[in-house]
Amino acid sequence: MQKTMDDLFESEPRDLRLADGAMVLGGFALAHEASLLVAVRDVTARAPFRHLITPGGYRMSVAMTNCGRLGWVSDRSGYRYDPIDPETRLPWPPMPEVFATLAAKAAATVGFAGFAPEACLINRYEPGAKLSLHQDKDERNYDAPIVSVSLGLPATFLFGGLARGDKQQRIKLIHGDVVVWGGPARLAYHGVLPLADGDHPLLGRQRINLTFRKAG
Ligand code: MD3
Ligand code: FE
Repeated sequence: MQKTMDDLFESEPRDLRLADGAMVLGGFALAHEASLLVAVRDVTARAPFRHLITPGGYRMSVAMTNCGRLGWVSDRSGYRYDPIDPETRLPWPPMPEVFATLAAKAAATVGFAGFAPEACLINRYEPGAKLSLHQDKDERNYDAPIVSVSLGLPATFLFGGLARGDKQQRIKLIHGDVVVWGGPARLAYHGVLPLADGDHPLLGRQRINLTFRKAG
């Protein structure tokens, strides 16, 4: 059969199973990119990006803020989920509808029905910013998945195993990709390599990552 223009220009399907419980949904967020970016602007107008200090006293290269009932924060006393933004001393901005809906839809697509995130951490990477290898262990309940949405410049994501020394896969995550991490992958070590410089048509020289969690 003759190929149509659409066939010729359609790119590879980018849905990918990284491991048991870890699914990349390539471009899943693209249909909502405009409303997601408006929502990021609304949240960050009320709870600005800031560079948190690690318990060890280092300034994180990734700038962060939150929305939803709980926000992830770090300071000299440790990591925690806090209902109050320590910068503004106000509750975090509410979770925008488009965030909650997209996260629930992505989770349901890979078999986690009824995912209702309480916390959305918004990470902003500028060229050179990175996230060292870590586990997400500050949540009380590991049954719920974590959903992450990548926007802006591409990043190289490191996905390891349950031990720090386990071999890591490198995965390129691009604008619009959504990843659902659950089940056996929930406690895997992961990180992000230093962001390469670039100029994204919508976001310029940055990458924004949304991470949706059930904290309690
Ligand atoms: C794999 N953020 O904020 S989200 C984080 O791109 C964080 O900003 C990264 O890791 C970022 O903690 C990656 C993807 C992610 C989140 C949680 C995971 C991957 C995960 C939990 C287990 C395994
Ligand atoms: Fe993490």
